[in-house]
Amino acid sequence: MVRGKIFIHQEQIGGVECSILKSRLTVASVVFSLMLFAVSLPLVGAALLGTPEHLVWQGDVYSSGVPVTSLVLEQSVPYRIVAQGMWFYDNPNSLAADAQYFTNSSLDTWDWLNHFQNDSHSFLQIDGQDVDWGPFSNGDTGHIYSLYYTGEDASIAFAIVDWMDQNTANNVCHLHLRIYTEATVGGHIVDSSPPDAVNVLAVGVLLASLAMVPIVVHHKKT
Ligand SMILES: [Ca+2]
Repeated sequence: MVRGKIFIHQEQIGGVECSILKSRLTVASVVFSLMLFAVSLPLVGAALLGTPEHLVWQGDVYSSGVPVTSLVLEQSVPYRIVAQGMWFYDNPNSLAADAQYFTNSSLDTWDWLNHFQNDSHSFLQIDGQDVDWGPFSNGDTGHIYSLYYTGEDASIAFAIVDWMDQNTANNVCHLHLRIYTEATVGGHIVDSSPPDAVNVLAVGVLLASLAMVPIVVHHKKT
């Protein structure tokens, strides 16, 4: 983007000097962009590598509709709640749902041929409230959904609501729930090693780009 703006400005000015200036500014912008790239790499790498998590609770929530209560989630602590799996709201006809979506395709498989939402309701609720579990996850991604939740020094209750036929007698299977919190590490190796490794790569890229500057300048002048 920076390079494009400089190019347009030079074309409006015209002339030999502008051509040289364009070369210098272009090289400078390339080096500047590479420096920004190098600086941002540790953050990007850390984001890609993810933050270590610690599993603090897990349980199964059955399609019978009976609520399942978690452990006490500490005040102001951020948690990640993960819901996985599918259940059958009409087992005789092999009609399934997951935490958020249902299918009317009668196939006894995790790979659904279609999926729908039941208005604004979620099948898996927390404390009797609907939840937006996000985009659809089919069999290839395991019907897995997650959300972040801040603890309020209390447990929370999960329950499956059968919005389809309101009949739990023909339901089977369950959803598996897991709750994670960020892992606490005592040292620095776990957190610092991945960014350091990325930094080495970033420095290498930067040095290689600087070595290319004379070549680019020579190319632009010719
Ligand atoms: Ca049912």
